[in-house]
Amino acid sequence: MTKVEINQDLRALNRQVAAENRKRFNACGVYVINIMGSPGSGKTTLLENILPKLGGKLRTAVIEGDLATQNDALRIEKLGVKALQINTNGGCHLDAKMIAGQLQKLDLAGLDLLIIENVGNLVCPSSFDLGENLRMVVLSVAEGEDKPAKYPIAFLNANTAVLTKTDLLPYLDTDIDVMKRYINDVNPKVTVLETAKKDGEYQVDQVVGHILSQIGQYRKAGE
Ligand SMILES: Nc1nc2c(ncn2[C@@H]2O[C@H](COP(=O)(O)OP(=O)(O)O)[C@@H](O)[C@H]2O)c(=O)[nH]1
Ligand SMILES: [Mg+2]
Repeated sequence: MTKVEINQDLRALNRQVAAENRKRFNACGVYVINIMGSPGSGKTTLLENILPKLGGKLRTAVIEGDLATQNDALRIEKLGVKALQINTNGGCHLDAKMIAGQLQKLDLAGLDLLIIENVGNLVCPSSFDLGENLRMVVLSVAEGEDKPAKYPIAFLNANTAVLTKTDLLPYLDTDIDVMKRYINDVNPKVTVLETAKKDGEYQVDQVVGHILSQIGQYRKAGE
């Protein structure tokens, strides 16, 4: 069997397990977000700031994916939110089977929202459906305007793009409008949101509002 055939088999198997995950999530009415982006783009920081704002409204759990360490799960648990850590030991993305393996540790019927932070990587995670409803790509403005053009699959397969570290714009050559145009050129349908940091406080209202409205639509569609 050639390498290409093995890859195709793996993708087909992943699609099948992702469909089973999706069925289990839908049976319990759990909305699932898969967050991806480069290492250090600000994924966990975004979670740390949106979770307290969602907490009063939604029962939420988090699955963290990293090559090594429990660091991100510990950061989330500090907020009082249940967090499970998957270590891929070298693997550059999460797959549907890894998520399925965690589900018995979660009370799905008692959850409204499951957020999965994928392994930091702008390439590999985009090809693996986990059974999510919303695929969110986090891109910091410090990464350079043209990254959406250079890593198009991540943006092509995303529903939402979140631009972080906008407080650093005065120190960078990045033109955020050019960055947005690059995203739009790859995928005109993606919703582009921004976070900001002012006086040490993160402003994540755009992201919180978007998640709540998407969950509202998901629930309406399920009625
Ligand atoms: N100035 C600034 N720093 C940020 C922002 N978001 C994240 N960071 C910092 O970027 C680093 C990586 O963030 P982290 O959330 O761990 O990234 P992850 O690897 O994508 O989960 C940390 O030192 C954060 O404090 C932001 O909006 N502005
Ligand atoms: Mg992280």
